[in-house]
Amino acid sequence: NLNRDQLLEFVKPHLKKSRYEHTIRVTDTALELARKYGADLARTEKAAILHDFAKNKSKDELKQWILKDQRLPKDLLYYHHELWHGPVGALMLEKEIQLKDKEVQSAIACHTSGKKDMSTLDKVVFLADYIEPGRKFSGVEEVRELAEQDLDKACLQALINTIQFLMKNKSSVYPNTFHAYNQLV
Ligand code: DGI
Ligand code: FE
Ligand code: FE
Ligand code: FE
Repeated sequence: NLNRDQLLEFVKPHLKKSRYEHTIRVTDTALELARKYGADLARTEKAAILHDFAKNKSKDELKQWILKDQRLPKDLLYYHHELWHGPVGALMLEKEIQLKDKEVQSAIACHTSGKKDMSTLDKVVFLADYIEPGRKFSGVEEVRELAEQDLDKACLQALINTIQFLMKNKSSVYPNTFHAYNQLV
């Protein structure tokens, strides 16, 4: 069981410098949200540090994992490859660092898309990834303000912004993103 510094040391060589710095900001933001909304702090820290573990893996390596591991939904292949690093990373970490904690794996897996029935931990990591201080998305300030009051309202607004952004660009939207939205709206 690795501590914070050991986890950071582990992910560092897998990430580009800017991505590593994003990871540290997500971790600090997630811990603040976890204290406020009552998520397990150790799990929050672990999930946040590891959330983008697979972000810089090749599209082909991620695709092979989706094809080979029965637990991964095949429909991922029909949607944008940006969605793959969460679900695949959560499983890659089983081999890499013997990660077995299902709650941590869930938060890593759904951090990009969201899903139905998100736990408080899932929401904390999802939201921290969206509002960390380095993010400049239009509308992020409104979500940061909501995050001070209400975890669900903040997640809902982040989902609305993302869905609107994807639609404006005529991008596909992964069904789990709508499932998360429908449940919170
Ligand atoms: O990995 P990060 O850059 O920290 O952030 P992320 O894991 O949230 O990935 C973000 C990108 O994924 C974001 O710019 C939008 C894109 N994306 C593509 N298709 C979808 C999607 N996001 C959601 N929520 N749903 C989609 O269907
Ligand atoms: Fe990500
Ligand atoms: Fe995100
Ligand atoms: Fe991220």
